Amino acid sequence: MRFRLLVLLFLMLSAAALAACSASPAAEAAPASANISISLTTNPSPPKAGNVELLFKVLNRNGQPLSNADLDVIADHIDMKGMTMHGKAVEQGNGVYTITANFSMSGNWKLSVQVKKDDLDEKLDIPLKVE
Ligand SMILES: [Cu+2]
Repeated sequence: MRFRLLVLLFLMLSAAALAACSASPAAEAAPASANISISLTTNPSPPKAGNVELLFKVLNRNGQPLSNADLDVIADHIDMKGMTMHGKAVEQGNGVYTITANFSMSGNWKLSVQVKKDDLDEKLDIPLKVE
């Protein structure tokens, strides 16, 4: 009986994992505020420890690509204290900004993205799980 329960649990877990993998491979997360939204994609996807290219697609409140913004990115390994990285993402056009980060450890990271342009000053947090 206990074995059957374990098997059932395993089946449920693997089903959940499959569902997680098949759900939209592109966007890792898409937080939004009243003024902007950011969708993150990574290369590789899913992100693995080592160099990961982060691609932030930034849209304004009308859903249009936000150009000429300043994107400041802080990556914080939230499983630990005091392990952070910091840098500026470079504009690629069409609202896309990229930066390559070296994730020296797998685990739970938090990306804090500060977007500045003219009067706009927004900070959004994006969770990132590195395998
Ligand atoms: Cu760490």
